[in-house]
Amino acid sequence: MTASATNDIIARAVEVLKENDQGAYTVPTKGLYPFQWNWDSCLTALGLAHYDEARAWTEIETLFAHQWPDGMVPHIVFHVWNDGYFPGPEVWRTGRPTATSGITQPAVAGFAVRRLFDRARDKTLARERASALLPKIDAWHRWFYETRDPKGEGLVAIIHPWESGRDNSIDWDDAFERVPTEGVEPYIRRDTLHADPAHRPTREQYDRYIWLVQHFRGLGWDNARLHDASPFQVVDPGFNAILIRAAADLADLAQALGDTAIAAANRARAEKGLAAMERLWSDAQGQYLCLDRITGKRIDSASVGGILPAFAAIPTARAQALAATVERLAANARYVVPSHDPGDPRFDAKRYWRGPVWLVVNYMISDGLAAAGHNDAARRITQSSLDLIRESGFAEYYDPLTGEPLGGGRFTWTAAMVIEFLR
Ligand code: 9WN
Repeated sequence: MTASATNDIIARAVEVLKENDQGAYTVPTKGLYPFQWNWDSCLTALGLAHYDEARAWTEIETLFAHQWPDGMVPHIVFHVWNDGYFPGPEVWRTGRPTATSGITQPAVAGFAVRRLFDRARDKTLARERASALLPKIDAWHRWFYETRDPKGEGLVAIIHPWESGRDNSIDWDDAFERVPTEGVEPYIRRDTLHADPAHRPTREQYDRYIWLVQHFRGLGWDNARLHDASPFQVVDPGFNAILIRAAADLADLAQALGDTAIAAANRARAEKGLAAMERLWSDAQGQYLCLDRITGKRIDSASVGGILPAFAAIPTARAQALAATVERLAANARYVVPSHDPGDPRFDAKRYWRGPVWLVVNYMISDGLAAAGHNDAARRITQSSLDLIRESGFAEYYDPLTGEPLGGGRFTWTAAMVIEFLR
């Protein structure tokens, strides 16, 4: 790409970020998602930092200002009233001073803060802002292992598909059968007013999403009870790998800031997690698989959640196999990395997390593969991502076979990732 083409794409990406900027936080896209989302914000901060470092720190600080007393960082903060999204605060009823949801999302904050810190042009600002965030992120990590790994196995479970960030992945289909739909209060979806219903989760899946929310609400959002009381407890390799990477990064950051206790605690979490991840490896699939904690069985579903562990410091042979899996997928899909293997009959090229390509996931996988020395596979992912942007704009996700833009448009974290890919 020529320098002027690069500059033009970056300028267009910055426009998207500015358009969705609400001052102290950024919405994922106008209309479809009018609030602050957890992992969107942390990854968006990386894009913001290219033109305004102070604003980038603020993005993450705003999220952490709504951390729960027990350490959890909610997946949505409902800063303002808006009836364009379902389920809103009146469904969650978490009783927080500013309304939030009651579940969490992938823990990318530790990674994002370390990256902001390492790259900072303004080192004084970075020290000050990172030092204040450090204990808060550490408290979130502690919360994860205390409440979502009650037996101390080294791996945490999600208790709602929304926590994974990969809402309707094929990974959850079987475990989701255990979630009833009786007693779900009547509701009207809003997502299907903003995006094509064929690209979104089904009605039945929504019933189950809402049943879980009502169930947890009935337990007073008490995290000491929710894990064991949930009929849905899944150990997602991608989710765990993000947490492991974040813990390792937070350990390095703590070391640099002179906090040896936080450094040691997070180093230990990352090491234990990495060792436990081996239980999720599948030689047959050449990737990691989810584990259903209720049945104790692995879930035979080749989703991108099992490739995402490239983001953590997994053993060399595993990284090598994941790079080969990406190359294999590239032979079956025009754009990588599809959120599900196109060779699986359940693959659906346009339906959300059941096939489409997402640039945030691409960013994390390529970052990890490059760090492990798999530059060809990493470059292939970056190239696909940039081709998609050039051909289809800043979409929420893309059809891996045709490149068609899907879901919401003018999407914040997609724009942020493009700036990252081009920097
Ligand atoms: C539920 C905001 C979020 C992302 C998730 C993505 C989607 C929400 C929804 O949008 O989920 O959290 O209502 O569909 O799946 O990863 O954080 O962009």
